[in-house]
Amino acid sequence: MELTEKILAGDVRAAARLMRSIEDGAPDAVEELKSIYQHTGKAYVIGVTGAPGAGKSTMVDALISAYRNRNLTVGVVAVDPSSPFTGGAILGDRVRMQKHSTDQGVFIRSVATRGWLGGLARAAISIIHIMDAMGKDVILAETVGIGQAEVDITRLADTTLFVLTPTAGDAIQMMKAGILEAADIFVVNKADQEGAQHLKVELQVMVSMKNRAHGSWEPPIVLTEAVKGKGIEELVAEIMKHKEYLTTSGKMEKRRRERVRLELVGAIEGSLKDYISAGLDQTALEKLIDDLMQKKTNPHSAASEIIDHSVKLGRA
Ligand SMILES: Nc1nc2c(ncn2[C@@H]2O[C@H](COP(=O)(O)OP(=O)(O)O)[C@@H](O)[C@H]2O)c(=O)[nH]1
Ligand SMILES: [Mg+2]
Repeated sequence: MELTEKILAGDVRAAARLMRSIEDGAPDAVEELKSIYQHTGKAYVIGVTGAPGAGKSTMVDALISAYRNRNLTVGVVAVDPSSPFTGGAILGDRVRMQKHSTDQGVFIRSVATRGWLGGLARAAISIIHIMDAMGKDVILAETVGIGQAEVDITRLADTTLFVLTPTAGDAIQMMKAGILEAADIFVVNKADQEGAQHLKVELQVMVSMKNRAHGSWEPPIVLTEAVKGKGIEELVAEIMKHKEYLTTSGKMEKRRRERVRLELVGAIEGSLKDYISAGLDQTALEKLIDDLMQKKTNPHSAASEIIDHSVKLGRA
């Protein structure tokens, strides 16, 4: 529990240590997470999503600077299975990274596919909680794609940014993936490239075509050039407007309740999975596999049998 105390005091090394324990699946990590939970819920969580190469990391980098200029502390969690991040801070170019890495007000952590018991999304939730408990004002969560369950952490965010670039097909793909529902703000990045204005107009049409209840939020479309920091102030202003909307409309409460529900259901699933795999009787398992080979049973009945058995033993 002494780790918790240190984390609450904002100790970066203690936080990093706990994150490593979670990554290693250490049992005492769960105990620390339990005691941290009651100290969470203060940070504002911003999801930054979009296709690989859209400029999410560059944008996160620019947003860090924007929030630091406002004297707010920032946590960053990057969930990116495609990037060879190694438990550290590799975002944007090296020079800018070095700038942030010496800044006590910034904490950056990456989650790659490797390791992370319980999957990326659960790991990301835990990291967000730790950064929140450390007292970070704003948490930026970078992730590829919406709708890929394993990496979809957008439903955990208060405000979700969807980053697109002026390449053909982006807008069409978006329709398919149901992003129109999930995005709170559209960001057309690489505004220096041809077609940015066109994409903005296209998006505007799509957004305005969607039926919305009176007074509900209509996602704005912001043009940015993340490498040069252009449009970032406007983006921050739109994020602020969205926060204001969530607060005054009572949607914030609803969203956070939904987030807590997701986390609870995830925790139940995760715990059941852990308990059952830990308690699996290998001999009984082999016996069931034999039965399956001989078609004496089927996978569904066999699974029910194992689960019922585990529950009876009081493991789950
Ligand atoms: N031309 C242009 N390139 C950009 C812009 N923003 C980012 N990039 C470049 O796009 C590439 C991918 O950026 P990155 O932030 O790693 O994208 P991510 O995969 O979405 O995180 C990098 O080479 C960036 O320098 C921009 O506004 N204009
Ligand atoms: Mg990235």
